[in-house]
Amino acid sequence: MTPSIFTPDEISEALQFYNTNGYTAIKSTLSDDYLTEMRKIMIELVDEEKESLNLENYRDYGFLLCAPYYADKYPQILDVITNKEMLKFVEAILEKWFIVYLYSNNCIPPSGGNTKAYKPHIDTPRYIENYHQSVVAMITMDDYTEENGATWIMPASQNLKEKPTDEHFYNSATRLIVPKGSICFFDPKVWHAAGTNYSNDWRTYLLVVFCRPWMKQRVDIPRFMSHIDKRNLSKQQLQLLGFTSAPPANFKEFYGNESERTFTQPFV
Ligand SMILES: O=C(O)CCC(=O)C(=O)O
Repeated sequence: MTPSIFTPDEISEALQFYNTNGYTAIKSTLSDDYLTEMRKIMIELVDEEKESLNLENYRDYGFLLCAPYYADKYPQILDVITNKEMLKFVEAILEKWFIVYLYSNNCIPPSGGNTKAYKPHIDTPRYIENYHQSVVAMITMDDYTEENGATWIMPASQNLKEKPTDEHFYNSATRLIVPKGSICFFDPKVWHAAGTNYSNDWRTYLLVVFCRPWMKQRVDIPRFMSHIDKRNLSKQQLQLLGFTSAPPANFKEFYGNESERTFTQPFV
């Protein structure tokens, strides 16, 4: 079933759908050229990361641990995080000052390929009633089809605390059959799974997860970016990447003047 894809002007309808079903999709304003370029970069980095880790039993093929780590080589990687329409939707859920919890991707290799995300799962098993602590944004860099592994998602399963059986999951789940350039948002507590990619090309997306600024990021993005010259980054990019909400590690970082402090954004 093709989910409704809302336009960026239909944010309130998209939000209503999200609040009921735990997911929604909007058409992004990112250009086709940008997405095509990012797709090429991500596929290249997936292999580069695998080779540099050189781990036995590597289960994360297709996934980058921290995409901003590569912003020295490919600064355009950071352009997406300030996409206005995406941030508008996220702000409606997480309120002001949210940050990036994880910026990664999930690329499924061709010809029957899979990733560790192919089993039904949720991303964050933390339940606080009537409170959203994070939002997942999946930005598709390909048209998603049943053949290339479109994500399975079980509508309105965000409050289900028991793992559904595979039979229950696959009988009630829908496929995210969406075009390239869609931003699929989902509640990290909704049950979902990657499909298997039977096509002869990669199936790719950018994964940007946002969280409240008081939360620990999935990986410490500012430290991951310590080798990168940050002078060309905007204030907004630095804030989103967590540079203004890092726990102080010495007295100056807490009591010092504004430029020395590491937690400078307002508490919310
Ligand atoms: O790749 C997909 O379709 C789903 C990815 C996923 O399950 C995840 O990122 O948690």
